[in-house]
Amino acid sequence: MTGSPLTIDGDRLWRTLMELAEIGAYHDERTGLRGVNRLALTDADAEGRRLVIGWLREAGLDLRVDPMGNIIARRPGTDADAAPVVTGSHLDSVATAGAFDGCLGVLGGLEVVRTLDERGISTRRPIEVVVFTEEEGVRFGTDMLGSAVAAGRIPLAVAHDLIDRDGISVGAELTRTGFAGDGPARFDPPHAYVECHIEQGPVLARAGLSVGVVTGVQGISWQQVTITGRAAHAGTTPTELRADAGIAAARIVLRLREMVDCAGYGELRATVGHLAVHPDLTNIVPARAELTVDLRNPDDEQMARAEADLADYLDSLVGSGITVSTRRMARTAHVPFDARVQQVIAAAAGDHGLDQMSLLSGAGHDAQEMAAICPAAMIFVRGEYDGISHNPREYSTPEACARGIDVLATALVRLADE
Ligand code: HGY
Ligand code: MN
Ligand code: MN
Repeated sequence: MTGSPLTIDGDRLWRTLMELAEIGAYHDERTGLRGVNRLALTDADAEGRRLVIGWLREAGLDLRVDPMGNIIARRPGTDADAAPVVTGSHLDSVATAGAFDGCLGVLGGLEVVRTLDERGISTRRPIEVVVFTEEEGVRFGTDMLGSAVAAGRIPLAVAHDLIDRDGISVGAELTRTGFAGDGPARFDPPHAYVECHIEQGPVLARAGLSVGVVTGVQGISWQQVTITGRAAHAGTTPTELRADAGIAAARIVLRLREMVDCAGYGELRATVGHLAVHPDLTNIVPARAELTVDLRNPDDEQMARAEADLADYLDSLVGSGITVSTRRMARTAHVPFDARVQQVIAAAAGDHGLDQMSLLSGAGHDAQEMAAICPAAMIFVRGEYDGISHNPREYSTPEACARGIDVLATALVRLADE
């Protein structure tokens, strides 16, 4: 592999991570820690975007915002016509986030550009740093939204019409926050895409490693389930006269855990992250229940079977005044990453003297969308505290973050000189 290994300024990277984490910061009662809440296209997300745009512009990058609010910042190459090498991630967060999820990939890309400029290093291909919109999917209901539009899986108009729980649309929020860009919604196929992200799980830490080469992303299935029953008096209504939507919801939650524990669906993971009953009052039998089901599985066939068996179970709950409806929110199959880009990453890590391992991603990432239009792969950075994430306790050390971006810098330059 050509090009000597590049090391970035880990202190400067860390300062940008901590400064960005101040935006949308809140005191988390449960952990006593400072968490981050920058849901997509909220004022906090917009403020975080503006901070990073300022840094990208200071770094001399040519910057544009596309119709999905994706921010594309380009460092020119010596061959302006060459397809770029792209890196990046997301700045939007879940409501109980830490400082690293997505941010490490974006600010790591910025740090790579700053380092190349300091060293006077030019590359043949342009290098682009991208901020994708609504990667988390927790506000508008489907994850990797911005990158899915950029790669063509989701049409722009469909994305713009998605609404949050208050009925506010993506399109309206893009306009309100000033990120309704123009130009093409679809990316021209890059030469390659490499994203650095925290692992968000325990694997690297348990192996005693700082970085990992990501082989792909497991399948993701999100659906909303709505159960309707009948409101009734909690005191006067005998059991046989009840159509209790809350009981049906509880049965679904327990059934999902039984499906996971029975091990009949491979390495299935199931989560009911949202669960609400209506009218949500002490002395009224719930007339309606809403819940979301998040299924993950590395094996597409096992995932399909789990979905089918869950659908059969939902059907079995219908009757005696209970009805059940479902709405598909998100669905992506297992996505394998490009073997050659993985080798470039592994060689870069090796040239930095870093032991490494290959691992599948349990979380969804923008890289899985970019993999549809170009060779793509990821670098994982170990997380502490069992790699907990989507929790303010999320933490990766300054050293591990710096090592991950050292590998990113080295891999990007080598790919950009191909
Ligand atoms: O849901 C996920 O896996 C990612 O955090 N969007
Ligand atoms: Mn993420
Ligand atoms: Mn996340």
